[in-house]
Amino acid sequence: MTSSHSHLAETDPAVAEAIAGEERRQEENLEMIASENHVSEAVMEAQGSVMTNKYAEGYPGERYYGGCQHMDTVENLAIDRAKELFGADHVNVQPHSGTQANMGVYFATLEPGDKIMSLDLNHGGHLSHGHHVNFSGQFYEVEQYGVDPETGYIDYDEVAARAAEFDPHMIVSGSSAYPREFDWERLGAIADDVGAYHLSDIAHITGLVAAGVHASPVDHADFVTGSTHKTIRAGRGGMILTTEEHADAVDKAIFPGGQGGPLMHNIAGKAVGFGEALEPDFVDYAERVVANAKTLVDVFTDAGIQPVSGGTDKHLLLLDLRESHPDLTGEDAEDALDDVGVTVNKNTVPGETRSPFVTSGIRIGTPALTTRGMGPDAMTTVGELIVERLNNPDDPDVASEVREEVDRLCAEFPVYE
Ligand code: DSN
Repeated sequence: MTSSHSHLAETDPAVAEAIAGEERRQEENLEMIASENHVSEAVMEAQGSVMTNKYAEGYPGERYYGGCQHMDTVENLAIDRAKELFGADHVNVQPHSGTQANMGVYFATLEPGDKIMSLDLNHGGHLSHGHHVNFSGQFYEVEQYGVDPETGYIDYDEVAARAAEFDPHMIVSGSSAYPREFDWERLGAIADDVGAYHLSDIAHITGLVAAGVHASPVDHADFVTGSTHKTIRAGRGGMILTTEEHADAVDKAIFPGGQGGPLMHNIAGKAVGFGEALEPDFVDYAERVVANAKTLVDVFTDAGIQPVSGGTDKHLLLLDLRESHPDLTGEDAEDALDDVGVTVNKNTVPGETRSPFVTSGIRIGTPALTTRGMGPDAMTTVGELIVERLNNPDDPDVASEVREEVDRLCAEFPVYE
């Protein structure tokens, strides 16, 4: 357990017990949801601090409340560290999430009914890139590009041709489940050719970009958005990077346009997490995240399970189960792995025929296990355990053996010492 929560245990045992249960769950299971990670105790201390008590509407030096001197210090630290990490001219660290960050950019640049072009959710895109159940799909006219069904890679010639035809106001790049690097330069050039803004959403790869392990879109996009709790371990939240040209519009779109008081305790967490990412060992962490994902690709490929696009360039892989396990849905696989302490999520795959609640694939990520200190040997074992379970989803003996190994790995690589 990371802390005693002594006050909480006394005043609200029900919540204290739920938090203790979650601490145990994280320690005793292998967290392989690609968008999750474990922050440091320092980040948690900042987030669980008196910073939660303070209103600080406005921006550093221009607040609508008195007593904001320490808010200004922390927000400026978060901004300055993010500028250094990403080489951006202007940073807004107030978005409550990656989706709020995207909303801020849309509100800063588009009118209702304007046209956006983005990666299809079934091909790895995100709800906030124009899906019909999200405000972005309801306020704007949306055209989506996808991956080549044969290769699993984005076909940039096709994107260029579709953009020329659709004439969007904005091209959105970035993804939740596309395992390959984006060609930001090409996407920026396509946007320029059709006179569109380029918004690059790096939510999943914020840490990889900060570490230089994935190419940066900062020089090829008008706006870069991201969340701060995935491959970068700065606590739950969002951010926007942009140029001086768009700084004022972005800031106004976030506050007062779309949000009220900033979550200053989360901004304190962002400042601490960005500071940690500036340390030299963060590059090593990011490199190990990618190396671990490639190790998993090798294990799954050897076992005849196909990763979409044949592999990965980053922290995640998307397993297409249709050929290797035609009777096992993504939902079945998620449940079978959950039973043995391996947490993943079901995910649609390109050419999906099942519903998003069922799916034909699972998405697997390495950021959290890498934070626990796992390297190639442990990752090979984890991959083999997943294969064993997927091949025998109804065998209780296999389930017990896999669970035992999961327990051993969790004990060997604790999250919080
Ligand atoms: N829900 C996140 C993910 O899992 O990819 C993105 O917002």
